[in-house]
This record gives sequence, structure tokens and C-alpha cells, in this order.
Amino acid sequence: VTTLQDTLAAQVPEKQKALGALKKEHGDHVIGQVTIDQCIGGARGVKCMLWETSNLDPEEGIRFRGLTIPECQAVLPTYSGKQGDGEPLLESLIWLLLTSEVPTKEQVDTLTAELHARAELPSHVIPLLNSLPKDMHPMTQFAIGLNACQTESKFAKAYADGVPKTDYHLYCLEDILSVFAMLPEIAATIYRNVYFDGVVNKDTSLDYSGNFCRMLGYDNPSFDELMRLYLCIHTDHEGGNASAHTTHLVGSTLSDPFLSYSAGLNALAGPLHGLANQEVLKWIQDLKAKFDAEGKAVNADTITEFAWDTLNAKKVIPGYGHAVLRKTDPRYTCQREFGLKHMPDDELFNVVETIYQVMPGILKEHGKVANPYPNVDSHSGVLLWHYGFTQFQYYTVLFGVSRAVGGLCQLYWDRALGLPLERPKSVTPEWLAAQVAK
Ligand code: NMX
Ligand code: MLT
Repeated sequence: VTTLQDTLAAQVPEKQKALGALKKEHGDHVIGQVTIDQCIGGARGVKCMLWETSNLDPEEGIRFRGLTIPECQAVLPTYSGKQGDGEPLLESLIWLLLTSEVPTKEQVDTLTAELHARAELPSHVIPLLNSLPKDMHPMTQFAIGLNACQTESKFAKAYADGVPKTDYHLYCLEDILSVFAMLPEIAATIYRNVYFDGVVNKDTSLDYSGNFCRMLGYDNPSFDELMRLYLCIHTDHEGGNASAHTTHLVGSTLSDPFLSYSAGLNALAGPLHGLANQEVLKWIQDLKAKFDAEGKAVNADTITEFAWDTLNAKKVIPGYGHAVLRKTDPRYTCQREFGLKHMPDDELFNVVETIYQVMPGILKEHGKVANPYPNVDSHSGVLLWHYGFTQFQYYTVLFGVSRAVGGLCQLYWDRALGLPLERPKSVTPEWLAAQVAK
């Protein structure tokens, strides 16, 4: 079986050569322009970052190394080993994002074994997590836990030992695999500490996601499948999203992968980004509480009333809108399909369906949003809730376990391709005014 390391070793020189030639021959080719709107408005649409692992089309949504989500579901190895029978394994997506190749089940099994073998946390980490206040947000605990694992960074040690920059990617790969391997136990320890007895049980005869479910305390094959789907679809969303961009930016200083992705987690913890999945569940619970108290049903009319209350209070509808997408997020669609298959009669699943029927019309009438359709976060929480995973303050941690894969597979290529420190130019308001006055 060809290992992940061998596959990458064969690819790196070719890619270095191709990128070097493109830069040398066409380095001054213009690929865009920047308006004052974009400069003030969060750099929407400004093309200034190289991203290997995925690309986001506003209409079609995400492609992982050229494959849509349904294509990944059709070709990537699953737990049973049969293509298309169940959800892809996260390990198969790691392989695809790193190498751009669809792995065999045998290759995926070697990666599963390697991740299990790397999973042991440094001895100071569990005591540290146990010492944190239970009311500290799980995302804060998660970033602390990962930062604390940085003592194990082979990249940081190699840099301190003076290895040549041409070898950085070898140590980066060591670290990113270790980060993937360590995240489930950090995440599960936080979940078990905050909501239960603190005990984390493992089953390493299972794949990455299945073992993670056991650590969290769930033993249900249908929930394992949900976790596989969940972890695959949240991995990557091209480079500009705040968590991936942060990881890339911090990594560009040659901060190691542990520190770089901890920074990415802090970006993910914002309510306009990953925390939106928590906010969606809170919104639905608040909606239900309000109309239960008034003796009214949750239906299209009451949802419409509640949505306008939210908008008139100058708050956002969580789970709707997107900086790039202009259609329903395919990550929403595949979760909806999972719900139709596994829980068609679930109460909250049907509330989300009704929200989907009315919300785009409301947001169009409101007239401000560029995209009135749902994003990934609009659906993820109710699927978890169905299995009894109701602690919605924790939901973003699951997103964080997954996003490590996109952010860090790219970080590997950042180092392999020798990408430089990221340092765009800022301008003052006076400079902008002077441009217009010219
Ligand atoms: N509800 C109400 N207003 C909205 C919404 C929404 N869901 N989405 C955008 N707007 C407003 C936005 O705040 C802005 O208002 P203003 O002019 O007063 O500043 C206006 O519409 C134009 O914004 P857009 O250009 O449509 O969106 P932008 O690219 O700036 O922001 C989001 C994208 C995702 C931050 C925004 O749509 C949003 O806040 N959505 C709700 C939070 C959410 O679901 N985030 C999760 C995104 C996915 N993820 O996992 O990261
Ligand atoms: C993501 O998955 O990162 C979000 O959809 C936000 C984004 O792409 O900007």
C-alpha cells in the first residue's frame, strides 16, 4: 500500500516546479482590481490567496479537489468499504485534500491506524482541561487545549534546531497529522467534563469518527454516520473563510500547526462564522419557547412573525446568508437529505424545513442580504439534537474538529510550496480620499 507520505513526496517537486514556472513567466499578469467598496468591505471577492484544497463557486458551492459533495459521497471509501454505501470516512477526505487523489479503502485504513497511533495527549493536557471552569465556553477550552499540545510540535523543534526551509513541510506534515489525531480527545474531554462525568471511553477498532462518537458517549451506528458526514462537509470552504484564512495567516509567520490552528479556532468561535450553528439552535429554542408560552403552534406564520421580530431588532437570522454563496449551500442540502432518510418525522427537522420554506422570501423582502438562502449552520444542530446531542453551546467544537482538516492540509502545501509571510498593504482613509480627489 502506498502511504500518504510517499504519495506526497512524489507530488511535491512537481508542484514546486509548476508554481515556480507560473510565477516566473506570468508573475505580472493582472487577475483583478480592488475597489474602495472591497477595501472597506471586508475584501469580498478580492483574489489574493492561493488555495490548493478546495474551491467555492457562488452558485454551485464547494468542491473538494474538484469533487462536489455528492461526488465525494459516491467515490470516497466508507466505513463498510463499499463505495456509496454510507457516508465517506473523514480519513478519505484528509487523503483527498492532501493529495488530490481518491484513496483506496486500504490506504484509508493505514491512515486510520496512523491517526489512532498519534492520538495520545501530552500528560499535562487533561489536567489542564479538568482545571478549567465548567462555564467557560467550550470553544475557549478547545483553543486552550490545542495550544497546550504545542509542546509536541516537531515543526517548532525542527525550526529551533535550524533545519533548512526546504524540509519544513516534512515536519509540518508530522504536526498536522498529530493535530488531527489529538483533537477528538481534547474535544470529547471538554464535552464529558462540562455536561457529564468527565469519563472518556475509546474504541480504536473504529474509524476516526466512530471512535470520536464513543469518546463523546454515543454508541449508535446512525449517529456514527451523521458524524462522518458532519466531519467531512465542514472540513474546507476554500481559503477566504475566517478560520482557514487565520490558520494560513498565522502559519505564514512559521508558527507551527498547533498554534496556527488554535488561532483558526478562535476565528471559528465568532457568531458570524462557526458559532452560528449554536445560534441557530438557540433561535429555534427561543421561537418554540415564545409560541409554546402563547399557546400557539410553530408554523409558517409564527416563524415569519419571529423572523421579523429578529430583523426589526437589528439582529441577524443565524444560518442564513453567506459572503460568497448565492444559492442554498450544498452542505445544507446533504444534511437535509440525511434528515429525510433518517428522521423524516422529527419535530425540529420539520421546523427547519418550514423555516427554509419561508425565510428566503422574508430576507428578500427585507432587502439587505446578498444571499437569502441557508448555509451549513442552519441545519447541523437539529440533526445532532435528534440523537440527544442537545448541548448546543458545544456545537461549534464539532465544526472545529472538522475545519482542522481543510486549514491544515492547506498549511502543509503552504510550507511545501514555500509560500511567504502574508502581509497585505493597508491604506489610510486619507489615502483613499486622495485617490478619489485625483
Ligand atoms: N440576517 C439578517 N441580516 C443579514 C443576514 C442575515 N442572515 N445576512 C446578511 N445580513 C445583512 C448584513 O448584516 C448586512 O447588513 P448591513 O448592511 O447593515 O451591514 C447586509 O445584510 C449585507 O450583508 P451581505 O453582503 O449579505 O453579507 P456579508 O457577506 O456581509 O456577511 C454573513 C455574510 C454570513 C456574515 C451574513 O450573511 C450573516 O451574518 N449571516 C448570519 C450568521 C451566519 O449564519 N453565519 C454563518 C456563516 C457560515 N459559517 O459557518 O461560517
Ligand atoms: C465556512 O464554512 O467557512 C463558512 O461557510 C464561511 C465562509 O465560507 O466564509
